[in-house]
Amino acid sequence: MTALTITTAPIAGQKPGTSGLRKKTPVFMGAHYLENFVQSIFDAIGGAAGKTFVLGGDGRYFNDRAAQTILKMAAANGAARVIIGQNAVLSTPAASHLIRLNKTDGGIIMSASHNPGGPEEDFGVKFNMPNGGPAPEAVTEAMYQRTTELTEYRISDAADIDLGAIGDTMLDGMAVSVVDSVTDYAALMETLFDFNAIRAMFASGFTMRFDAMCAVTGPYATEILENRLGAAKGTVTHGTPLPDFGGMHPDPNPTWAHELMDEMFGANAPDFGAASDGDGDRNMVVGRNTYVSPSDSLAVLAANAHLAPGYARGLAGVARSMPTSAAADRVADALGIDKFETPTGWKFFGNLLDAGKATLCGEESFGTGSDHVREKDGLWAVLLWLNILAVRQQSVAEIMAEHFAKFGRNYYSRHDFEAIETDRADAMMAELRGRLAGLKGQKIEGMEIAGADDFAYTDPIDGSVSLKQGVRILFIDGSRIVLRLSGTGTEGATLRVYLERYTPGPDGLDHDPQEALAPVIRAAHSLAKIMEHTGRTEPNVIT
Ligand code: VG1
Ligand code: CO
Repeated sequence: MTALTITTAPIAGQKPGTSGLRKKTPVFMGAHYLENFVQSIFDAIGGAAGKTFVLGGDGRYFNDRAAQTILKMAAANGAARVIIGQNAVLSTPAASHLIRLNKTDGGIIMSASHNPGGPEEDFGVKFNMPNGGPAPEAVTEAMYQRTTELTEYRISDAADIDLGAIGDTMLDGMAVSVVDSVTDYAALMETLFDFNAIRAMFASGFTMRFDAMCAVTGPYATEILENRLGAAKGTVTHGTPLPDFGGMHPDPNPTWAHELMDEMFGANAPDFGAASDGDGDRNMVVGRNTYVSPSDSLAVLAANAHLAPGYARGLAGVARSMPTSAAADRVADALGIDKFETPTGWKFFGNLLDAGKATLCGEESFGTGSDHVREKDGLWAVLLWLNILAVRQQSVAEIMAEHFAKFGRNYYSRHDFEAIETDRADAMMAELRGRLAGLKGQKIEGMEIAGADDFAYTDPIDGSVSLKQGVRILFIDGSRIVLRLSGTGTEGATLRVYLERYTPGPDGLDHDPQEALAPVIRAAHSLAKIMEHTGRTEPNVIT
């Protein structure tokens, strides 16, 4: 066995986005594509020699072969050890946990998350730091720079190893530990939540549906919900991970998790429903006849987290991404704890979590998590909800109604306009940015604009600055429009329009969000000239 040095040349476009490098699978499978990026990761972090990494992915098409390549490259770059999930599968939060638990030098996660998988769909790779969290912008930028100058990479010519067999083996001088994908993660969950209380709730007839969407959380949810917590067999549906996610779009929102939505809003609906995404870091939570928006879910979790043993001491602070609604801020104010507003993407929460300033974090894109790992964590959010339901002994609908009565309601929706021509999307954003300074004081749809800007973030811990993180148009009545372009897509541009309007109550708390937001939606279309620039009058996906 030898470590080979392969001559290569830079490949354009290997720039990580909101969460790693995502491309069409055939692109990733192209000559040197994966290898160039992985070598650039190793080079950007000061080499792999003597280091220990975690490796895993969401099981999508090419996951298995990519894992063999990455292992051989780690070995040839002198890594001491790689801890890898069985069959190269780990949910993103489980990978984050293993990185921390084993005090490793970081990890490589193979996932394109909620993007569809398969030979013609999407693949992705990202690097997580020794704290278990996604590499910050400075590090992903260094990786990208390295891809633009790379001339060679190193890879062992050793044979593939059996990733189905749990245990330790050697690969060209590097130790490889194949571990069960679920065990350590499930043990962590047992330390955070009152499993006895949740088990008693299931034993007394509480019913649930968990839609794993043929993605990575199937084995995790089956082990934790059915085997350990006693939920009825069949609680977990689509529980077998498939390389193409069964043709499903593994994004847990009302559009793509429509089977779950139909059941939860149908006759004989279970008490509680949930779904998760391709790599297990997102969650959607649904009660019987009750949809819980991710922004509201974060707020409810913040208000009730102390009911779970792992958070009984209370929260240090709550952090949300800028486009996420201010519902969690109201809870933070009521609790007298710190609140933070970060750019989109989990990498921006890492410093706040490491510094102990935030305990819970969340994004409007169905992501919630805490300081137990450094990624958002779908199953964790579901378990925290179950713990709260077990203690409060109320329905999801009752909990939501009480929450809105106490804090008021931040009506919220996100409208996505997918696969727009990149040039047109860029032109629209550029024109809007150019008009921001003049918007203050203008009236539209009966609402006066209080101010408009392009969100910039200064990290309170390391002082790093991130510019152009989304255009905000703020109204005097507290309503808000945010527009930004997606950083996770692989085709054209996706425009995300985030819409918010606050109602203090006691009246007007149970409207349909699209109706409550109608004037804000019209204002967004007219201010950004969406139709003129993109030709679109309606979004593809509404969440
Ligand atoms: C989207 C979401 C963002 C999330 C990111 C990664 O990014 O909006 O909140 O952190 O996906 O989530 P963008 O740039 O497309 O808006 V995942 O579960 O795809 O890793
Ligand atoms: Co994800």
